[in-house]
Amino acid sequence: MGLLLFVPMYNCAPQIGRTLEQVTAAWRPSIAEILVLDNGSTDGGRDVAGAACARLRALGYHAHVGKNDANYGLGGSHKVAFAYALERGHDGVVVFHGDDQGRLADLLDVADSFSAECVLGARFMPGSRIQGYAPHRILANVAFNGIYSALTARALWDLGSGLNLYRRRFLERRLWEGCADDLTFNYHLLLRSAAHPDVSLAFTPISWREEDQVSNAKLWKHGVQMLGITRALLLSRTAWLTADHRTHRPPLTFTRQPDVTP
Ligand SMILES: Nc1nc2c(ncn2[C@@H]2O[C@H](COP(=O)(O)OP(=O)(O)OP(=O)(O)O)[C@@H](O)[C@H]2O)c(=O)[nH]1
Ligand SMILES: [Mg+2]
Repeated sequence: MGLLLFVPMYNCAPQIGRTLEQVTAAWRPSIAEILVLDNGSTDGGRDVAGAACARLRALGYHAHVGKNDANYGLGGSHKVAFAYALERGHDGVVVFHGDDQGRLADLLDVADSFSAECVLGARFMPGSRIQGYAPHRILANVAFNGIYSALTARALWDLGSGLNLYRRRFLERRLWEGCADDLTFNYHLLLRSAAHPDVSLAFTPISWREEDQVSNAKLWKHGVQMLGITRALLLSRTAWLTADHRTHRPPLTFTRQPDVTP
């Protein structure tokens, strides 16, 4: 038994190798499997990931690359990984974005000190380190953290970083199934979780950088979506939280890519 390390990737060929290089032999006892899940990249990133997985297998990991059978979005990719982890009997899923913005150690080295069902990396709490983010983006993130915290009456230190642990008992609640399949997936999941009286959430400070990454989260589009969610929560909270926001009907499937040798 152990965790599934799930690395979503989409057109991040320059970063995916660096992301996977962060995985050292030290975490072998706690990581049962590594799934690098490509969402239809067209930049050759899958080959880079394949070579990195060969190195990880040499370290003793069960590591492989998968490719979604359609473009399911970042949220849809989470659903593929969550369903797969449940089916494989894993203890939970660590999500670690493939574009090398975070430090895996920030979460994995402290995860055992939390008993919460979800241990969420927080980019904007005391102890966090943000590099290369424009001030207006930091401000927008902090503002929405405050708004959503007020709306849920829970301290939400990050609405969706790319470094999170979801334990099995949380995945079994299946709150993730009706969430949006796009980049707003994390907001949906966090809001559903925060509204659920039994779900325990813990936030831990992480570092997050923007160097050569191309952020897909277009600020204005994202801001408008977040305002839309705020409005929906204010006007019809229960209806929004229980609605089916999916684009893709299950089953969402992926194909395991052939292993390459180092
Ligand atoms: N945009 C997008 N990213 C995907 C998809 N599938 C997987 N990903 C990966 O998910 C991550 C998305 O990250 P970003 O584009 O940085 O968006 P974000 O993390 O919400 O925004 P930041 O605040 O810049 O970190 C990247 O690692 C992508 O490689 C997809 O369908 N669309
Ligand atoms: Mg990102």
